Amino acid sequence: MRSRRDFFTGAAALVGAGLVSRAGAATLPEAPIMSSAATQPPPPPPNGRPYNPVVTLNGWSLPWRMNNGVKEFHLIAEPVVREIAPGMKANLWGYNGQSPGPTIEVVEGDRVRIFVTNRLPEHTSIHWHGQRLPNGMDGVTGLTQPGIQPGKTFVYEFVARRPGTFMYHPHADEMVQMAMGMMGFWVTHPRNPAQHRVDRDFVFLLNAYDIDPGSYTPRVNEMLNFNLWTFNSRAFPGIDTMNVRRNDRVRIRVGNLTMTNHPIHVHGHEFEVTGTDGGWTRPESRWPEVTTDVAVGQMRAIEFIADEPGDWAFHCHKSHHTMNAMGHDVPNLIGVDHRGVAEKIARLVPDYMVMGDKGGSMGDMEMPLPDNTLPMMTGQGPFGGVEMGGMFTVLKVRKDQKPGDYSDPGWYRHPPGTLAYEWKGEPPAALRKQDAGGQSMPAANAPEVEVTVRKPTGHQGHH
Ligand SMILES: [Cu+2]
Repeated sequence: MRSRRDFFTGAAALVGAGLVSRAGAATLPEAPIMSSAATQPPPPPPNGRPYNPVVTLNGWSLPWRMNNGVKEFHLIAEPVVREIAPGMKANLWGYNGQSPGPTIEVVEGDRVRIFVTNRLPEHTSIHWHGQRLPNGMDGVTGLTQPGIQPGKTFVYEFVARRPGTFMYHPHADEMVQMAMGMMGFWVTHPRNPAQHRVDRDFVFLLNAYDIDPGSYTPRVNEMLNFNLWTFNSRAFPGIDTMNVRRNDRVRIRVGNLTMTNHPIHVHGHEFEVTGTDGGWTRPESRWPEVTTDVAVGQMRAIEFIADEPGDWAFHCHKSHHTMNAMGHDVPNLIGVDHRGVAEKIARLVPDYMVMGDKGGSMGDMEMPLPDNTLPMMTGQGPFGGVEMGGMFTVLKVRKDQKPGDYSDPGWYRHPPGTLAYEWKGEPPAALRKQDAGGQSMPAANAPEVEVTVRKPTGHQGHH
């Protein structure tokens, strides 16, 4: 993290209480910026009411200054460059150097004053999604305020009345500004830090972009055909893992500002939805799940005891949301026998590729990609290609992950006898018909039921 002043003189500075309290009362609070895309472990609150900070996946929380008992934040709406994953950067719009913007953390009952400076080429506003506040602070351009013109600063002030999980985003030229990445997380902690206490509290926003392979800027005014599905504007394998200690009580809060719903799925554990847009769910209203749908405009908090050690997949369950760009225009040739055909076409069309086991695995395929394009499905695990992209990461549960330690413990080492293995007995009896399937046209005397199933991913080169 760097302060804006330090940033312009090129000297890096660590954030501290001094950074945000140095400015005088009559001045704007400093607007710290973040230049790293890595998850920033949370510092304890330097002043104000105590709380247990959240961890923003591949993000950070915005420092404040106290001014006569008011928590003052400074957000700067501006163009940013976000690394979506190593090998790909995007020209987005965000806040304080990042998209999504920094998480704002306050405590129930805090009076909050937020200065919003617009460095975009068009007017903007900020809506504080889910909050109880005076109508004139709700940030809807034209309805509750004029737009914040380029170069201008507006001030929002209200009391964070209701504890829970919230978001912020523009209510001005939304199709463009949200498609460009303008959004952020907001957590209002309960007044009593012992209430709803957990050991790890992760937060992130779901976001979607439409960035043509080989380009850097999202196509805006897109309604359906997004091709990059991300957690906090990061795509797997660029999304940090969630590293926890065995038997930790873990909370994951997810906000959805995309244009579709996302069924969020956790492996190896059951969880309960403990928080919604409306606040904390009553204990008697909770039930166990392994997938929860997060609809458009919603926030969900899920909680579980991480009592199963291992590397557990955590992802959106819409398959194409765990793939990166180019996933929509590939012809579906599954079931077609491409032997020889792909080779011949490739002589004419060098980029030609086919999905399915005759054409090669999407994850392992070596195909030329335009600059600044992520492979559709990628990421290396300890056993080979994970063949995932987009909204996917790993929940790492370890018995020796120290409290407050968010560093990556590496891959899980499976105790003897706990790893799936290859059966080495006699091969199975012949299929009902030796050459069943594999033809684009039914062969003469074809079996009534095709017994060979072809899947979009093959199995070459890994286990
Ligand atoms: Cu999804």
